Amino acid sequence: MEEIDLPPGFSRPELIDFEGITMNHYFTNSWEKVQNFQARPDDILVATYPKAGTTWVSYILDLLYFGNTAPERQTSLPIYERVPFLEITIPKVLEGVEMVEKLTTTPRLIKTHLPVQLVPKSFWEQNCRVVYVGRNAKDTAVSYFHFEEMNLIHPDPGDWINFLQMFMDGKKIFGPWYDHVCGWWEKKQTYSNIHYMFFEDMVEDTGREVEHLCSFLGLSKAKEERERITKGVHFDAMKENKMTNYSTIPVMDFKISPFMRKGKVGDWKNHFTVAQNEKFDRHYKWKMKNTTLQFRTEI
Ligand code: PPS
Repeated sequence: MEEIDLPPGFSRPELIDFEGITMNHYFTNSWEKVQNFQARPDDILVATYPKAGTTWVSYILDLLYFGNTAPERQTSLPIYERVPFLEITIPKVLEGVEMVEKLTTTPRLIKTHLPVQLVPKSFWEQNCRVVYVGRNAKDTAVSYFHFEEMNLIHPDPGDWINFLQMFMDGKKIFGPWYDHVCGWWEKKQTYSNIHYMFFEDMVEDTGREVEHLCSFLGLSKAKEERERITKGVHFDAMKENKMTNYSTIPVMDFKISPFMRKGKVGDWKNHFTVAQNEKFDRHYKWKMKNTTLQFRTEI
């Protein structure tokens, strides 16, 4: 990996054990504020394991709610300011709770990667709507690997072999993928205000998924508007768009990898060896043996 100069004050952080999962201090510095966060009944929480399509769904939600009423938002406000990341604290760059509290829009759209058991309780007390996005483990791992290489607030992932083992061991930031997707799936069985989406479905038919999202949110949007949004959130459009491609954030090194990397289902086939795939599948079967949750690794 190419050596780069870190911005002043930044260094790649150490992993820590925190509340039963692996984290680093950028996601735990403001823990008291996060846990005491006061949600409002109309807040919408976008919850995902990292690399599942958070930015894609965040942008769809932003366009559904504010695409017509606030056009200047589209050209001047990066997506991470429109949909703040609740638990992040990078001093002077991103301070999630403060950013949410400064939002003047209704509803407030809020991003989290927290596993379900660590979500501030006010979201449940207020019966907030939650949009959860899941992505198959193999493509998530590949995307997360490239992301850790280029994102300076994550630890150096080492090589792919090392990364994959740590992913399988659940030693990545925000904890095990397996527990995350299953924990939220279980929550959905008792908390009806969760819309559980899949990255693979979005790639297969974005328009259909936008329509389902509208039904969940109780939004009636004309077909033409839904089509306009579907076109605007296409991978190529988001990759070109400075407000959605993260090119304006200082902690990512695009010389290593772009944030909008490939946006595909099945890129894992370009990374896993046959032996790695067999080992992963055996481990996956064991980890996922008690759930009804199913993912597609190809479409
Ligand atoms: S993060 O950092 O956890 O918030 O990342 P997240 O936004 O969840 O996931 C990033 C991956 O989603 C892909 N992406 C898309 N794919 C298809 N179409 C659209 N519009 C789109 N927007 C984002 C992005 O490219 C990352 O996946 P990979 O596989 O790395 O390309």
